[in-house]
Amino acid sequence: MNYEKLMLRAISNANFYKFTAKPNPVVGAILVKGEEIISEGYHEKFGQNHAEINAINLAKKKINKNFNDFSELVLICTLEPCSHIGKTGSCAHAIVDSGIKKVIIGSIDPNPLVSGKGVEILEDAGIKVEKNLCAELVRKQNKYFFFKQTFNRPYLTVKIASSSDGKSHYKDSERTYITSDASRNDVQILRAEHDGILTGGNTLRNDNPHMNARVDFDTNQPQKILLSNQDINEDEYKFFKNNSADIHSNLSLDEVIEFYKNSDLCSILIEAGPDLVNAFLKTGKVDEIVIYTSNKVLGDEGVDWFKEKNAIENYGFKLESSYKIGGDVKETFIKNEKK
Ligand code: AOF
Ligand code: ZN
Repeated sequence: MNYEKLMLRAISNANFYKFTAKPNPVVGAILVKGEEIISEGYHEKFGQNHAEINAINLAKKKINKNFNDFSELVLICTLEPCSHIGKTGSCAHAIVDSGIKKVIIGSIDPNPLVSGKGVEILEDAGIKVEKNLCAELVRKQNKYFFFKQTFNRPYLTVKIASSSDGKSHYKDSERTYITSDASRNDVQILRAEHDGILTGGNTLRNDNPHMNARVDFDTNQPQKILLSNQDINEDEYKFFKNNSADIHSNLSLDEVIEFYKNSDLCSILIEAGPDLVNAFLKTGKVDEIVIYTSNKVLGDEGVDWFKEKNAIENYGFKLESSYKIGGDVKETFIKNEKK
């Protein structure tokens, strides 16, 4: 049996649920009997059944039809089956209970609650376990989840819309639209991809943004986070409509990042003005910068995004990708050492 082909299938089908599983990883599980796929399960929604449980439950409906006993089946799963009893049961124990005798795993789970312990439960029960099939792909598709578990803080992305002369907005202007509709729609997807979205009091007062992900597919909305040292009347701002928001006042940025170590959030998108963006860059903890640059020129009346030349390079970022979107250019920069 070509397990690699099945693993690739599980990885690519799991991706379908990336907006509804987050901040959990996407996970896929396939049960096969010889060449025949008996069932496929995915972690479809945060808080609901894990992939392996869905695959086992679906297979149970075919017992005595396509197979007689779970010992005839091999389980291919993209992530190490969990050992812990979280929001649902433990997958490793459910696999043992089912009678499955062979499990092929994509990547070990970096979550310290699970890491290595899932495999141990399986092996202790006499199950044959093979690990690390397409592990790098699993890690890549769950980039934020692996980052959070490895570095013990959320991945931080800064998003910037810039004029061609590097400006953010006109001085004294309430809101300056710089980029095209296509870029602004792309930002909605970027928001949907992240687990949190963070802004500052100035942006709140000047722009009165909603800061939710307005996309035409089902997504878990990013947790809104506001940093403001001034009192805010929540009724005045769209930011507080629909979803709840975390408000932090009088915390340093390091303390804010520290606060989210123990949360579910694996990634935070920072959408703020130049002051807050530059302050975040100074912490050295920004992992990615996404810049949408239009061909508009704001000139002397515009406020610079960065005070120094080559700021992005000086902070240690390297261009990861660059392409045209609408009439704009979207560039993604990533910190060297995290590649
Ligand atoms: C699996 N199969 O499909 C997924 C796993 O909060 P819970 O109970 O849903 O648990 C979430 C943790 O379980 C998550 O942090 C990760 O370690 C693991 N995810 N494990 O066996 C799955 N989604
Ligand atoms: Zn599980």
